[in-house]
Amino acid sequence: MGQTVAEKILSDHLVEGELATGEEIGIEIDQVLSQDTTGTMVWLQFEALDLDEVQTELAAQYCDHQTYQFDFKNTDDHRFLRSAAGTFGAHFSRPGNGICHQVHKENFAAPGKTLLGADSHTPTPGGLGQLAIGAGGLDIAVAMGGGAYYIDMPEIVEIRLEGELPEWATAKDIALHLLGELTVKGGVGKIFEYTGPGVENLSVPERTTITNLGTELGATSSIFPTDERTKEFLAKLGREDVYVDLQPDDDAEYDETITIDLSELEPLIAEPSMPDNIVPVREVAGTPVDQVIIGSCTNGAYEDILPAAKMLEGREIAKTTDMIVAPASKQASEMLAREGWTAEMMAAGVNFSEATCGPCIGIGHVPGSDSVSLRTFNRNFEGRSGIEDDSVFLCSPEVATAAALAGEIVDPRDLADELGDLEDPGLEMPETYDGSKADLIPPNEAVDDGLIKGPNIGDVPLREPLGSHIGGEALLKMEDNITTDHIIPASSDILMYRSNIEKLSEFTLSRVDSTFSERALEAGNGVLVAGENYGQGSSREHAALCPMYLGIEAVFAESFARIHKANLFNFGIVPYTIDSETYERIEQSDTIEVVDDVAEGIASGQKEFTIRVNDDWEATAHLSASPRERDIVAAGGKLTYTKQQAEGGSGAAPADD
Ligand code: MIC
Ligand code: SF4
Repeated sequence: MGQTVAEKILSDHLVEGELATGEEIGIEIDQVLSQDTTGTMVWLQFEALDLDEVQTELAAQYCDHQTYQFDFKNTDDHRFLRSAAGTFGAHFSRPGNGICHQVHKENFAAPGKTLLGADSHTPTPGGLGQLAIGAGGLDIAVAMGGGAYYIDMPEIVEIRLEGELPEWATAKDIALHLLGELTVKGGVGKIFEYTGPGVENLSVPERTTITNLGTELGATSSIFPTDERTKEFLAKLGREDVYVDLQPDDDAEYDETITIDLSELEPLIAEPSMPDNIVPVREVAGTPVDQVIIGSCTNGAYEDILPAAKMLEGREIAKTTDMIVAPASKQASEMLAREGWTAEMMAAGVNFSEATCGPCIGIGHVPGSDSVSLRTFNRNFEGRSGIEDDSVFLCSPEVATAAALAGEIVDPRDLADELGDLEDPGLEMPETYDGSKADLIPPNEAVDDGLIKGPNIGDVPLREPLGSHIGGEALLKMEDNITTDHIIPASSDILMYRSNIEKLSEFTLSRVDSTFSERALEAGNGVLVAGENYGQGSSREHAALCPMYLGIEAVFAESFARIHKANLFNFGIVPYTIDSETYERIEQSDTIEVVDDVAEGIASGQKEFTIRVNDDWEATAHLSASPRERDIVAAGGKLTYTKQQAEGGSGAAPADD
């Protein structure tokens, strides 16, 4: 039988299992990446695993989220990361050099290779044929040590693109259209593979905007085939040699096919406060806009900023609206500056930021109270911008710039009609990407040899092996779509404790209930209850690590987001699913006890467990876990499990099974 592009790469890297949907497979990882806010734990865990050298073809450590270094703790984290990269053999990208996904795309992404990254938007280079997957930091540490990465074989969904985008519709609108159709849960357990005649009408930067936003669908990954446009893009980066031809076989079979006629798309926008609240821009036209930001790993590339610069040339933005451009890489900033575009934008009223994630997670450019912000980002979860009752819309750079010019939301087609001389800037790529590499330190030029740990950098907490009893008070009952931003927010005041779990855990679920961590500590143990898609969003393992630290033993949810479920296993918390009736019946503060012997049940492969609520009524909780996940949770988490494997096994780098 023929294979899809994703299947071809998976087969090439398969070390365990079979490519049958739903079966657990182990794959070899060629490249890994981490960033500053997940990276400290990655390296602390790498150290705790007694590993001393990166085993993958390539590892890259970026500093992109908290680059303003508001606190010495951030600067210490960055210094620790440089020392870890140098000591263990990874590339180091200095703070301000750009967002990991963009800098990786520019420097290392390669078709046909596997990439595992400690950030949920790792699938971005799927736009040039790389199979890239986001995961928790501990999974990255193990993969860097040479261990395989395990996932349930996803369904492969074909997204067939036909036709060409009309004027003013962009790649962002393709992704927003899909979000509107499929919702933030629509991609869980799936890889989206793009095919069809419309593919060749999209450049690689447009494709990577789409693969980046696949994360908002909950997808395991998203991927495009490679072609002349991929070759051309790599050649402009001076990396044509990594090109490989990747096409699905003619008789490849997909689990599902969704067809999009690009010519029918129009400018779209996500309303607050979920990326799947999609409406045509025209539906919300006239809404006054206080702030516009162009940037992020979705739409912060050179090719995203240039159209905005062209639209602004010779014009001024509305006096009521602030406009910020935060490029996704310093290379983009440098090229735009050399070409004169930065000056052009500044003259129009734009405030130019360093290359950072920053405002995407509420670090800088926090919107004012009761104000509207239009951003070219990928997430608008409530409060993520840094203020609780925010009103953040997500759109393309063209729609954002039109709003900055008009001072209100406007369909750029209507603004063009009104102004008469505003043309669709289209997408233009440079002759070559010729930014300096001064901020990238390769392993052979490492400046440190030995870890440098500031006072805020703590130890990795461990949990005891699982006992026979799980149970306790339902300390919190939560609704559907609880994000990792709810569980451990990424705002600046909290982010600086990412390497200090004792302190960080004080903020656990504070967005839902500010008394939670205190109550959990007082109770000594407990469980959580949630609706569907619990833990969607980020890859941050802290969203499992902190609840573990506070004594949470199990989460009972209607369903889980993929990365978060893996993180719960990795930190010894049992992720049970319950049906909606049971969810409705449970109240916060109820006592939930698992009646069965948990350790025994988990070891024997038991899938259904009886729970007793308030010693009054009973229901069934399901555990969907592979034998390997059962061993991990039984050991008290993946760190202990991996060490046990290494000691009991070959003694070499930790094999993961
Ligand atoms: C995000 O976009 O939510 C983040 C911040 O990049 C996270 C990573 C983190 O929490 O450090 C992600 O997407 O994984
Ligand atoms: Fe950074 Fe935002 Fe992208 Fe996360 S989504 S990597 S915070 S730019």
